[in-house]
Amino acid sequence: MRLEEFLEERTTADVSKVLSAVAKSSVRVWEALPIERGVTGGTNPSGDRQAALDLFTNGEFSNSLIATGAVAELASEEEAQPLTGRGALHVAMDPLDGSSNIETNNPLGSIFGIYDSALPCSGERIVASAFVTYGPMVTLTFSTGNGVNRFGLVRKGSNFVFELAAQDLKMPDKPEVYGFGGLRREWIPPVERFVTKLEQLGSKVRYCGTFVGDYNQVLKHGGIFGYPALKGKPRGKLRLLYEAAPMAFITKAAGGYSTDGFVDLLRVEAEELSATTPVYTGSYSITKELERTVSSGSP
Ligand code: AFP
Repeated sequence: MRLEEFLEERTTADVSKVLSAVAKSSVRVWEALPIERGVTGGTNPSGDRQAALDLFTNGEFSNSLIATGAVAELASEEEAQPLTGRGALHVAMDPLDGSSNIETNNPLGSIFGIYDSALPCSGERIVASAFVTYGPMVTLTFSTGNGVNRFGLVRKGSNFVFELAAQDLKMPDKPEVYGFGGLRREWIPPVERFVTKLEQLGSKVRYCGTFVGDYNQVLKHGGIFGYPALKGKPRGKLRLLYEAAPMAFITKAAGGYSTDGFVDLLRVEAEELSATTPVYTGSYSITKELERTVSSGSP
C-alpha cells in the first residue's frame, strides 16, 4: 500500500498533508546526503555547531511544511524563533538528528512532533509524530495515536515511492537491547546501577549516537534507550519538544513507556522551545522499573 493511500484512509486531512510533506522532503534530503558536506561557521540555539546538512534539512522541511497550508507554527531545533503559517497544527522538528554521524557514515534521522496547541507545551498535546531514518533504507515511521506504522522508500521505474513496510509495530516487552548516551562516569548513580543490572540480566548494548537509529533497535527487539540525567547536567541533553516527546508518543502507541525518571515523559511541560529533559524510553516493564529506581530517592 502506498503512503498517500494509507494517509487518506486513516488520518485527518491536515495531518496527512504534514506527513506527506515530510515524506517528499525526506527523499530530497536523502538525495542531498552525498552533496551537502562539511560544517558551517554557525551554531544553533543550543550552541551545537551546524553542519551544511543541518541547514539544508532545516530549509527543506521548513519550506515544504509551511507550503502545506496545514501548519500554524513550525519550531525547529535549528532556529531560535518559530515560523508561522496559516494552518492549525503546531509542528516541532529536529530536521537532522545525529549530525555527528555525518562524517562516520552512521545512520541519520529527522524527528517531527505534530501538536494541537501553541508551543511550548507538553507531549499530551501531540496528535501525531513521525521520524525518518536514513540508513541502509529510508523509512518513515509514524503514529497518529492508533498503532505505529512504517513505510519504506522503494524504486518503481524511475520514481521513488513510500510503501507500507510494517503495520501496528509493537515493542517486545523482553529487554534484548539497551543504549544509553553520555559518559558513563557522569550518569546519575541510580542509572548506573540500573544499567549494570540490565547487563547482568543479558541485555546487549546497542549504541550508534543517533537517537532514531538507537531507538529503532529498541522498537524492533525490545529494551530501553536512555539519555540520562547527568551529574552536572540534571536536565540531560535531548530536547523535549523536538526529540523526546515525539518519540515518547510513538513508544506509547507501540505499547511501551517513556519517563524523565519521575513521571510519564508525555506529561512533562516544556518551559521553553529548546528545553531539555532526561529521556528513558522503551519496553513497558523495564522502563517502569527504571522510573522506580530513579525516583526512589536513593543515591
Ligand atoms: P548530534 O545531532 O549533535 O549528533 O546529537 C545527536 C543526539 O542529540 C541524539 O541523536 C543522540 O542520541 C545523542 O545526541 C548522542 O549524544 P552523545 O554523543 O553525547 O552520546
